[in-house]
Amino acid sequence: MIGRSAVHSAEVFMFDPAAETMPRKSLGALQLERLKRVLGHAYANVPHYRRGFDAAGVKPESLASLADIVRFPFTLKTDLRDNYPFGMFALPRQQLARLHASSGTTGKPTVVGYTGADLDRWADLMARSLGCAGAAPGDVVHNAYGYGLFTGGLGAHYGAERLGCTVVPMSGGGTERQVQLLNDFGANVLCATPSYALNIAEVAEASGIDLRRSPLSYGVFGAEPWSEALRKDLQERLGIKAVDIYGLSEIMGPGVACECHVAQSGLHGWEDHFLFEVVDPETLAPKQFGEVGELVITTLTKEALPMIRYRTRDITRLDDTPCACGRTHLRIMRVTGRDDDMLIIRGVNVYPSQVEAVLVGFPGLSPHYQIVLTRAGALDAMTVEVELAPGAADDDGARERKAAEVRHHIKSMIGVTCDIAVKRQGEVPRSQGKAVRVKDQRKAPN
Ligand code: DLL
Repeated sequence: MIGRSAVHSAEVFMFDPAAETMPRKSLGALQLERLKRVLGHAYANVPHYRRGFDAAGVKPESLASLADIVRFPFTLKTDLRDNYPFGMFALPRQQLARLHASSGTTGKPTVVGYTGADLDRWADLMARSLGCAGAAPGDVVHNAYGYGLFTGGLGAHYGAERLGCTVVPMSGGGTERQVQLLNDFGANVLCATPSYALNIAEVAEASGIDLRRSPLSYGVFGAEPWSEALRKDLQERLGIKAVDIYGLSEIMGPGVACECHVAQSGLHGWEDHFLFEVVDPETLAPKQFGEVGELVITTLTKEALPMIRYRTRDITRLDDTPCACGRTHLRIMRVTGRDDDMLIIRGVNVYPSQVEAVLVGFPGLSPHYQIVLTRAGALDAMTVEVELAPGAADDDGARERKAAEVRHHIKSMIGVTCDIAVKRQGEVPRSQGKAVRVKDQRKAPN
């Protein structure tokens, strides 16, 4: 039989108690030792860091405790662009085993590099993350993250292999075929962006394949913001536990943090390899545990591309209270969005994921949506394109009533006034990877 079968009890294998349940005091001591080393490595080998530390009047030796990290300068995405392509690397290019890059919306891509040892640690951390998410050795892992320069595909791939799983390297797209193979190979774990998982669920339903009756048990979804409402929807439609996974190429790729399938309540950030801070995105003042702000990450073990106080732009809060799973590593609460994704509509701050939370599960609607921004005079206006659920009435009157209902809910839940365009089934574009949630039509075409 294809399924989780005997290996499902392999909890001992996938859980590394020495690392994952280390007392917080020991974790802090390990972080301090590693932080001193990485600051020295960055200062000695990356001119950008040397200049930055000198300008701030700090040396690696200035760090006596973890709290001293606040004396060191931040690193920004623009620093990677300004040093394109290899200027931020701490080792000669010849010593690198792999490069990845993100396209970025404007200008040059952001290039990141790994030594063989970096790749090895990434596979370990991704295996740890998958285990935390519920995967077990012997499982079939269907990997629908895109392969290529994007870190999702190869990151999940090597992690699943490291855990002892059988990997199906699907990449994104060809959704009918994905559904067929998910079912035929008896996949236990689906790795995908949440928006692509939704596309898979929809195509499965349309082709009469009930994945709820298949061995599929866990979804490891990340690479974009998503809501609790979408988690619930995906869990019901696919018959799985859906967990959130976080990462970014500048820091490593997927596997920087992952939820446990036990609590499904915040993502364990792997503190033996990363130092996490939250700061006020405007004043850059440090925030306390529990306070919302911008996530800042320092790598503690990366050789090729050490990152010191990297400003992720991701908005979240940290939680160091004990978790039901027994892991001691702090939790990064669900990332609501990037501060550069925040829309300001008639003075109200809105993240696309807040709109999603209202729309998913809304009676008579499919969970697909897109936000269109236009300019009305001096003000930005937002139209939310929503889609009718299969079988919903779609005469003009019914659509108008639905639009009014949705408009009212968005106003009362988020406080923003917007227009609603009710589309027919299939008219809102489907995601193949990271979903494009916002169509910006504010700038006149040249
Ligand atoms: O998206 C790495 C990844 C691949 C993570 C597969 C998880 C799964 P980048 O393309 O560099 O790397 O994009 C990183 O995506 O700064 C966040 O803004 C966003 N992001 C990633 N994971 C989540 C998540 C990969 N779970 C950027 N929730 C990050 C919200 C996320 N946003």
